[in-house]
Amino acid sequence: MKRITIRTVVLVGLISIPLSAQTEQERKEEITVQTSGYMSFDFLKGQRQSSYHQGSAQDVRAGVTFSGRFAGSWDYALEARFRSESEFSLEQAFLRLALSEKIRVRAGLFLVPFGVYNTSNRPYEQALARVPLIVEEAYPRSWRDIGICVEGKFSFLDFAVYAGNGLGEGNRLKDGQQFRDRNADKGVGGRAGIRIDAFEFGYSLYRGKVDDRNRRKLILQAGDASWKTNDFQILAEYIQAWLDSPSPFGRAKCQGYHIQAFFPFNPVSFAIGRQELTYKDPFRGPGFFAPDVAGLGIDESRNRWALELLWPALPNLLVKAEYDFNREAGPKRSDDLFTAQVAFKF
Ligand SMILES: [Ca+2]
Repeated sequence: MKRITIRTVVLVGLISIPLSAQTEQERKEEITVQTSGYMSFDFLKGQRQSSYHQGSAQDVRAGVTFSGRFAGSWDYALEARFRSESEFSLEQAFLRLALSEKIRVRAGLFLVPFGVYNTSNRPYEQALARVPLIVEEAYPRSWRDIGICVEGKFSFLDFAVYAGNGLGEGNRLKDGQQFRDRNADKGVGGRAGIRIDAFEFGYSLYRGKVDDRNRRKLILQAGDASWKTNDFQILAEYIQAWLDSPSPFGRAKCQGYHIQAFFPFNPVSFAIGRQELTYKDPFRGPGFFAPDVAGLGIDESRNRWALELLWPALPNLLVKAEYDFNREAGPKRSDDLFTAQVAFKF
């Protein structure tokens, strides 16, 4: 990590300031810049009926973050990210004010504090190389919003509540990311977590209306639990999404869980994960055109066992090899997937 200190130029003109006061003034006006970043890429090879049956090196991801303090109790962060080989976007850009040691307010663009995955989704922050099924479907990948977020940290309680533009409507729930509000309704949500020794339990909620006419309500809920010791880490999360559809179509429901256990062996660590997802939406899916052209609908039930080896080749370089046993309702498909991922951070 590189640390650069920039002092803003303070024009004092001809006014004479005592030396001690000037030093104090300079200290307050000091802007600090810390840079950090990461990159990763995957090699995917799937079974016969997988979309990766030929083998493909892809998913080049890279991000860079500038963060630091810019005045008194204010700090900032700016994170830019290459999402794929051709798409570049802002991940976060916010100003934050510390109201006290325990409460901070952020304004700008930020990762939505929902569940345990969304705010820590960079490749070096996650044990498994692939995104869990329910996380992939229930909300957009790296779900961001523009608005205000209040975060608090007390002895055993963490919380974050926020209000922003909210999610929009697409073929699937994961297509709901928007950066300009399409309606008057504002999305609100947050997560509260309690920590007791090595255990943590959290509950997350989001609600907002997705359509231009403020009629279709989306409610997302998640419960998470983790147990971390020096010998293992277990993490589990259940997520549920309900989205209104116009009459006579029934409400869309998407629910599922992911649970994973991580064992930090030397030199190669091991992770195992189990994931289940059911997704039913009689109104949207392929062919849906907002607001009122119905699609073919969605009716899916999928599950996965994931086995993975992780090798920290260098202190800041992680190599992962994951094998996913993918199963779904209906005729059997051969679409197990092998993923090798190299993740680097600086
Ligand atoms: Ca809205």
